[in-house]
Amino acid sequence: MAIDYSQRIPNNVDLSGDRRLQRALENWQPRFLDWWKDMGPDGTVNFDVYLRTAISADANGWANFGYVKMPDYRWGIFLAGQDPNRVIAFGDNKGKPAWQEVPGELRSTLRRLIVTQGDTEPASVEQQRQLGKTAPSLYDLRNLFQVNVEEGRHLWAMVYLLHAYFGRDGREEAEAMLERHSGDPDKPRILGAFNEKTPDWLSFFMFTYFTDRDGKYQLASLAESGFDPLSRSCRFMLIEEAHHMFVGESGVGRIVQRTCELMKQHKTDDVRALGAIDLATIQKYLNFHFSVSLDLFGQEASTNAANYYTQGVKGRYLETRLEDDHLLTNATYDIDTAEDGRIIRKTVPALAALNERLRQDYIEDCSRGLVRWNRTIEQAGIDFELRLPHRAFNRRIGAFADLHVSPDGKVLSESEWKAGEGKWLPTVEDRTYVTALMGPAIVELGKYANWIAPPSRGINNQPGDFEYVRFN
Ligand code: BYC
Ligand code: FE
Ligand code: FE
Repeated sequence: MAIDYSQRIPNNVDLSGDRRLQRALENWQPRFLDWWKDMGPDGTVNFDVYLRTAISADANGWANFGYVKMPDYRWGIFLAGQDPNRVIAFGDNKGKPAWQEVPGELRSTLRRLIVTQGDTEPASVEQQRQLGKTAPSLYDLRNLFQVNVEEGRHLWAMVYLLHAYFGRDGREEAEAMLERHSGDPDKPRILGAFNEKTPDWLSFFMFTYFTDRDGKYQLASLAESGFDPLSRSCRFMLIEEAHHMFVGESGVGRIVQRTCELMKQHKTDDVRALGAIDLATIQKYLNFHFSVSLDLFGQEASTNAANYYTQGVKGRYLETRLEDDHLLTNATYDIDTAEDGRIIRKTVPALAALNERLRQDYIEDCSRGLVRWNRTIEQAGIDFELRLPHRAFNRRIGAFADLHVSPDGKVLSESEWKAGEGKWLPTVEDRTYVTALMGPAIVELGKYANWIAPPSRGINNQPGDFEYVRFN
């Protein structure tokens, strides 16, 4: 499906056929651009960046690369193609035609989910605002900006739904998206992880590996929604999301690789003396970002999640490929939860356990990258294994929020936790070290910071010394 780029707002939703909506969004557009200039990548308005832009909403529409100044990026409204025969796949409305309008009784539920989803997108851009100044290479700088513009577009995707389907409330919510800010004490972003800082590139790569992957799982669940415009928006967003996780996985992988090279070459674990990041510190950052991202799945036992499902608003991961009744009224699911200060396994109604089930799918997906990182360590002949901490470790949301739990799943007393915390999570010293390691951005063609290996290939088959960003 072709995207109309002749419009002020590129789109494949025939926006010019709805003047009112078009005007409303054209009104929001300059406010978005103001936000981008104030809160987006700092000091970059004149950079020419070698970016990928979608020219159509199918898989082939992606291979379109060229230099763009980020404020001129053609943010727009792209939905995956419509299946006119699509039916709702689960819940009480299973088998009925997918909704093309918002059912009145689901209005506030849908609005809330769309607002929560939309809020994370500009939040991540705000979190990453200063990273350009310490980029380890032009290649990495370009990838950061690609992620940033696409997160900006994800905001557009949700703002379109709010404007098109939620009337005045929707327009107000769209404004509020630009008024809440990551880490703002008065008007913070909605979900915890999006108020944390992303002050260095190890954090950035961990964030894109773990937190963008929450995006993948949440978007996939919303892609099952009976509300068809939401489903189609999320399907298109998922194509963009794959790149973000690639940036994370390859970024962490390249840091691990460089660390291992130095360990081997100098026969030492103390790579800090050599200006790199030791494996123990990488593990601590991993522990932090994984646990903070687990919180994004909500409570282990959630009536909200049960209602979303029964109402046909939010499904399971790959719902249509699962083989069961898609009602789950009589089904059960085993979850880990906390009772009387202990971690126990418990059988609960499957409907209540949907957040936990999605978290389980997510954890399994997360572990795949670790296999690859660990292969690098093993091939270097180093006796060390990166591990995902226990799901109860360092949680703020859900059944484990009141417990202290070690990475290997042991419930701890307050003093045991205090004694171990600095071994498991980045300390102030660790953060100071990593931040200081990120020197000024490396801008020579084909050069990389000492603490990260070069990528195995360039973007769009470009050579390693390609000029991915021109500063002007
Ligand atoms: N922080 O019944 P529960 C992405 C609240 S990332 C603060 O479990 P529910 C991206 C909850 O609101 C994907 N509060 O809630 C990545 C509820 O409040 P009320 C983002 C939290 O609704 C990188 C109460 O606790 N998308 O795209 O089933 C870069 C009870 O909890 C948190 C979505 O999240 C938290 N972490 O589950 C860029 C999808 N967790 O009702 C982008 C939309 C829970 O008591 N959101 N609470 O006032 C949802 O599906 C759900 O809102 C959640 C929470 C899964 C987040
Ligand atoms: Fe996103
Ligand atoms: Fe993303």
